[in-house]
Order: sequence, then structure tokens, then C-alpha cells
Amino acid sequence: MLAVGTAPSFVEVDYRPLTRSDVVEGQETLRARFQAEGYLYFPRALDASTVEPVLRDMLSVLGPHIRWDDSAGSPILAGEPFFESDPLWDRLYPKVQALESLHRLFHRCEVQRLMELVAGPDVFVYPMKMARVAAPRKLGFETPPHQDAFSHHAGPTMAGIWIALHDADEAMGRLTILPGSHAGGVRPVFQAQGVGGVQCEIYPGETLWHVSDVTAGDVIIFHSQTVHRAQPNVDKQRVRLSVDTRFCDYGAPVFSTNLEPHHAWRIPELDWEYVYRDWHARDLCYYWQDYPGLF
Ligand SMILES: O=C(O)CCC(=O)C(=O)O
Repeated sequence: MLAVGTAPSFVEVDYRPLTRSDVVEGQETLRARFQAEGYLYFPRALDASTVEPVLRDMLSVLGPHIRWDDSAGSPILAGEPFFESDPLWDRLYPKVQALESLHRLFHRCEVQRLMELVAGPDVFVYPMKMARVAAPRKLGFETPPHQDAFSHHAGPTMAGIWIALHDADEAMGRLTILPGSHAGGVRPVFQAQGVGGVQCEIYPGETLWHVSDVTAGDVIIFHSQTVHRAQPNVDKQRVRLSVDTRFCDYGAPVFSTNLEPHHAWRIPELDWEYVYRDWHARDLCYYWQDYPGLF
């Protein structure tokens, strides 16, 4: 049983922009920055045309509840707001999970090259891929501060990769990072409202967070122990859609629950058979089955 705690107040938080990285800086510099700050932010690492099919496919299954709005330049909410694990989300999410484009994005060469910068030349991409729907008018249900090392039972060589599918500004629930927080190990956690349902401790004085507006194709890679969270979506209508997964150096221990589709543990029809049933190419189906580092 997790202790139930109260969310820290972020009123006093001081925000600075994410430190920008570029692959041309070279692996040594980027690794040193990753070790110092616990994350790497690559603005426009991917072409907008690379992420656009994922956005389009997500919108095709999220409609009519969420649709693209040209004047807003972003997805907007058409009906009542919902968050991860609400009944409507549970009905829509299996269809999102079944999108071949969502899974395939993380196996593209240019994405793997970014992962290799921190994991080395032989990368294992976790089969569990996540899609985030940060809806407005759901204050308090945003992703609370957490470390993926806890939620994914992962060691220090696992990392997260988060990809923006469209431009998102301050009002839309941006991902924010507590720089350097990976250095102190895995923190105690308590039960919390919001995506994931678990929050880690934030220590006194940890008031400087990094955050930036993002553009379609921006990539953030973070250490498994880096504390991160989403800001509340305080817009009236606009929805932030993004995708993320985890990866590690091939052979590193991976906890068995990461081999399931995201939320398969609570949505009965959501399994790999369901996810793979309409895929055009089969090369990525069950690619993870013989992974040697399972526990
Ligand atoms: O995008 C979000 O709201 C949460 C992302 C996240 O927590 C993660 O990728 O670990």
C-alpha cells in the first residue's frame, strides 16, 4: 500500500527553458550534459512530416471527441474533458494503442540514433509505447512528478524518450523536468491523483524546473531517475497529444510488465493480438519476445 500524500504546490516554482542540445555537438558533450542535467532536449530533432502520420492516426481514432483545429493550430476538445483511465479514454485508448505508426515511430533510424547517444550502439526499445492526451479542464489530473525508474522498475541505464506531435505552448500542459534530480537515486513515492497515480517526493529547495514550448518533432530524452511531470493544461479547448517510450542498452534488465501494451493490465481486450491485428508490416510484431534481460 502506498502512502497517500498531497501534491506539492508549484506556485513558488521558478521555470527556466530546457537546455537545448544538437546531435552535431557530438556524443561526448551530449553524454556529459545528460549525466549533469539528467536530460537532453533536441528541438526539431525530427521533421514535422515524420511525426505527422502519428498525429493524424491518433486524431482519426480520437474523433469526434478530439479533432484538429486549423485556427488553433492544434487538437481541440469537442466534448467533455477526460483523462487517462476515464471510461471514454478506456474506450478510445485500445484504438490508439493499435496504431502501427505510433509503435513504428520509435524504431525509425533517426530516433534510434538519438537513443544511441545515451544507451550505446545496441539499443533495446521497450515494447510498451505510450500516447498522452492532456485535455483541458481536467486540472489536478495531469502527470504528477515521478521517476520512471520507479514506475517501470528500471535501473539507471534505462531512459525515457518523449516526442511532441504538434506545437504546444505554456497553456497546454508542457512536460517539465527537475534538472539534476537523477543524481539522488530513487525517491520515496506516495499515491497521487493524475496520470500514473503515483508521485515522488520533492525535497525543500527543489524549485527550479526546466520547461519550454515545444514544436512538432521536438524530442526530450530523460534519465530513468530524472523527476518530471506535466504542467496543468489551462487552455479552454486545446489538447496536447504526445508519445513516449523507454529504452535501454540491449541486455540490461527489463521488468516483465514493460512487455505489455500500455494499460493492458486494466483494459481487458488490450493485448498484443489486438494491437497487431491490422498492421501492414509484421517485422515489429513480437520483436521483443526473445529479449535476454527479462525479470
Ligand atoms: O507527457 C506526459 O504528460 C507525461 C510523460 C511522462 O511522464 C513520461 O514520458 O514519463
